[in-house]
Amino acid sequence: MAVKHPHLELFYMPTCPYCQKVLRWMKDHDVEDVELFDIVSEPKNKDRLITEGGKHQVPCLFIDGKPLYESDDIIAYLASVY
Ligand SMILES: N[C@@H](CCC(=O)N[C@@H](CS)C(=O)NCC(=O)O)C(=O)O
Repeated sequence: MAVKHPHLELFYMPTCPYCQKVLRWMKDHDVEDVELFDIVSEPKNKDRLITEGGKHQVPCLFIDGKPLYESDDIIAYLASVY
């Protein structure tokens, strides 16, 4: 039976150094199947982050809709699955 991978969505701000750290890690590890949501260019992304994540902080990785904040925790999670 095929393994179902979690749906991953990263909410970020282009100028945020913590976001850049996560994005750099993803680039270095050829992680391409994470959907990216810029909360600056798209206000509806920011609304969704606050509504579903619970706070206005980036980076935030939604794992099958469940929010994970903190860049180090996000990288540790990604490192465990990639
Ligand atoms: N410890 C956090 C720090 C994240 C952080 O401070 N992000 C800033 C942007 S660089 C933020 O979202 N601040 C809240 C705000 O802008 O309202 C991490 O490593 O992810």
